[in-house]
Amino acid sequence: MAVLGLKLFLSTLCILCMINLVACNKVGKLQDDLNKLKEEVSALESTVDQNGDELDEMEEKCSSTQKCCAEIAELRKMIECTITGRILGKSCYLLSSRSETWHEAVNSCSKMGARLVEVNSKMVNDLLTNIRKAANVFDIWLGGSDIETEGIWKWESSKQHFSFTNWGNDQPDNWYTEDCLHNSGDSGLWNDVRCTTSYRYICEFAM
Ligand SMILES: [Ca+2]
Ligand SMILES: [Ca+2]
Repeated sequence: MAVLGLKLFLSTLCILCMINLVACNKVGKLQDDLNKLKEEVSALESTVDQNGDELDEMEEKCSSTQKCCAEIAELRKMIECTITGRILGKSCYLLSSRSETWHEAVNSCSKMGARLVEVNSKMVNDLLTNIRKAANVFDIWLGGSDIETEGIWKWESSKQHFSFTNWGNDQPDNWYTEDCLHNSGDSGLWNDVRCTTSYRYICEFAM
């Protein structure tokens, strides 16, 4: 009886050992799988970091190229002004080829590295009038407005108040809300008109 009990005990012990061995093997395999996964995650993280660095580098190059392209475009316009525009003092004046609203004209000149023209003397106003008339254009935008405060006229780029004016009779009259300045007619008289009107314009480049 005692022998039978001992055999039973040993058999049970053996089965438990085998179960334990199988479990140990499974744990070992899981540990291996986990280590492999960790290695793969680490490799992926490294790839993401590398790609991130490459993206940063590409973004930097792109930004630098765009800046360079913008500078070349500005330079090209400046050269165009010196060839086809008119130079007076330290400014070069270039008549636009198309008509735009006053705000569009301000932006277009700015994109060229210039400003919508500012007029501080009769000499400049006469020059602009001549440029306009030579191109058979009746109206051109100038870079002044009283958008900010009604009746207070300032140049858009320099923010300076007018030191010279050439207003036509009874102008500016703010007729139905006119806030933007243009030069027109044989004498290059000034008038205020609605800013949404489309006129050609003159960009002023600093030389
Ligand atoms: Ca006004
Ligand atoms: Ca008016």
